[in-house]
This record gives sequence, structure tokens and C-alpha cells, in this order.
Amino acid sequence: SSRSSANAYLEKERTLAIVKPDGVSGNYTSSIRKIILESGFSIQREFTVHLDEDGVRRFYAEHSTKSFFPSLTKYMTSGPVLIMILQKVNAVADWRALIGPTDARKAKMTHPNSIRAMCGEDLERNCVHGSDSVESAAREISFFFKEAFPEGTTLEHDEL
Ligand code: IDP
Repeated sequence: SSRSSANAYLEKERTLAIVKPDGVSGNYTSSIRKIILESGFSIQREFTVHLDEDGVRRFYAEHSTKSFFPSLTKYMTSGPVLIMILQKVNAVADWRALIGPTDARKAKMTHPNSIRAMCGEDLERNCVHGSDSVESAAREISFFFKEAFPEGTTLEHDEL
């Protein structure tokens, strides 16, 4: 491609956001959606799903051997979640900044304006997910949107 690297920062990026079961059951979905749109993201796709144990194991494969995994599975299967593809320039890092630290208890102390401070409870029940890198975002988006991105599909800007 002849595209100059100086323009790379202007390219839109996608990230995967999830409103976890505590966020949905606590009725935080509309507040979270409002924050998302007011922060300049567009919501490209969204759907609600009730994950089963196998779905959680596949989504959180990197954590499947950790001691907290059974508890994480119980939490993530406890009710429906809202899955969203968010798009904007720098979407991955900006969404992580908006949600705040993993531990919602810490978030309430150090990042009081973050989403996890607003609706999370502790290290596990933290009400939202955000992809931690561009690579994770691509994997997580293809995990939930297989029809849009079948096996082997390369994610391209504005492909959706
Ligand atoms: P992240 O969601 O901020 O990227 P990860 O370390 O990838 O954090 O962990 C995934 C999810 O697993 C967390 O959001 C949280 O719900 C849960 N979790 C992470 N670490 C612990 C822990 O030590 N105990 C219980 N649950 C945890």
C-alpha cells in the first residue's frame, strides 16, 4: 500500500465491548450506550446473548487454567450480556481508558469517572469488557460475528 504511515493514526479502529451480566441486570445499558456515543464511538453491531460455559471457556481461553476461572464462568453465564462492536480512531485504547482498571473497587478510588467505577463491584464483577489490543479486538470480533468474518477473513477498515 502507498498509504503514508503518517496517516495511520487517523484510521478508524474497532474494539469489542461487552456489557456483562451485572451491567445488564443493573440496568446500566442505556447509561453505557450514552457514554459510548458521547465519547465519539459509533456502535457498528450489537446483540444480546446468554453465554453458556463453553462460550465463556472459548472467549476467555487465556484464563481457562486460572484459579478464578470457575467463578468467572459462573458470573459470565449468570444472565444475558450485550455484545457491541465500537468504532472510532484509537477505539481500543480509548475504550479501555473509559472503562477503567479491571478491579472496580480500585476504579472507584483511582478512576471515579470510569464506567467500572459507576457500575462495577470488585475484581470479578466489573460490569464491562474491552479488548486489550488491536489483535485481541480482531479475534474477539470474529468470535462473536462469525458470519461477518468467516475463518481466515482479514479485518479491513470500513469492511462491515
Ligand atoms: P480485563 O477484563 O480488564 O482485560 P482480564 O485480566 O483480562 O481483565 O480478566 C478478564 C476478566 O476476568 C476480568 O474482567 C474480571 O471479570 C475477571 N478477573 C480477572 N482477574 C480476576 C481475579 O483475580 N479474580 C476474579 N476475577 C478476575
